[in-house]
Amino acid sequence: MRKDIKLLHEQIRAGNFLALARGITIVENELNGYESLLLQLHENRSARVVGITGPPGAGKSTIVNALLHHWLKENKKIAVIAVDPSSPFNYGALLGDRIRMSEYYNNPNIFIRSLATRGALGGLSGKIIEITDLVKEAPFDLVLVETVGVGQSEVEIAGLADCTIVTLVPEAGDEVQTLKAGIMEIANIFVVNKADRDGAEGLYRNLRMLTHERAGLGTETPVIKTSATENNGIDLLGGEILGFLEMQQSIPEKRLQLLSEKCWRLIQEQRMKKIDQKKMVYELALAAERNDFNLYAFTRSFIAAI
Ligand SMILES: Nc1nc2c(ncn2[C@@H]2O[C@H](COP(=O)(O)OP(=O)(O)O)[C@@H](O)[C@H]2O)c(=O)[nH]1
Ligand SMILES: [Mg+2]
Repeated sequence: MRKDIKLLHEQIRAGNFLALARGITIVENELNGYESLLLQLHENRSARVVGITGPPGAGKSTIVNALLHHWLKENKKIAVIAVDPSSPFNYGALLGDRIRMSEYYNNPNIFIRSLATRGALGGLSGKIIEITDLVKEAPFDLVLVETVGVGQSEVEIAGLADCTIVTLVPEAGDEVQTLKAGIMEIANIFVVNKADRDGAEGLYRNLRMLTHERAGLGTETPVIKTSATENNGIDLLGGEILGFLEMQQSIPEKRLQLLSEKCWRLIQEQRMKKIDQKKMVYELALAAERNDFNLYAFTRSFIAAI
């Protein structure tokens, strides 16, 4: 075991933010020692992960900001991981009404880090599982992960969060009728933000109807109206999140389900890494020349040779 990585790990465990920031950089960029750092992580940590997803501009960062304010009063230690190219947590975007975010940069109970997204359209960072696990290693009560909802990413966040919040805004309007079934499944709590705007009530009612229908005799997914800029509904949302986390802790299957989800994705990534795309194209070009070329036979033998 490398001594410097061991020391870094101890510092992270002790709550040293600088060490944590360095650790994240090491993992994010797969720098020297990143694997040994990951190999030291413990699985039974108390920090719980809350995922906040939704379309760009829905107010996710504003909600996170308001929740930080709310939970600071309860003396909670919180980490925020923002995976959002337009996130106000990005230093470059600390402009205008977003400047207020900076108030937390020097707070010893709040750690904020923004990550680059995997693709131009947003989505999750390639190393989000590993980084979230690393952040959990530090003594936080909660780890909030903000992600822009673009297709697959909402589902991915659900695979690593103990509680997933889906944020919608009145502008979503009738889209709710066509809400992807996947979204209904992953949301543990719905938030109708910008409740100060026209259409919020309609959206709220529609969502309530949908969650009611979906629940059958089971528990309905809560729908909470917030106006994050005015700090309305935030206390209620904060309480609902903590309530959900507590309730969920008593379901042992949930832990295994989350672990399996993460394990599956890590295996996929590791296996894909071994594939040299250039080599594949080169060999494919040769094979495709042959009269008896068969793509499926080629794929099978290519994989077998890895
Ligand atoms: N009217 C209104 N505007 C809001 C509310 N919450 C956020 N906003 C504004 O919506 C814009 C996008 O917010 P932001 O938090 O950056 O959205 P994100 O992309 O989902 O993180 C900002 O200009 C916010 O000030 C709200 O409850 N009501
Ligand atoms: Mg944001």
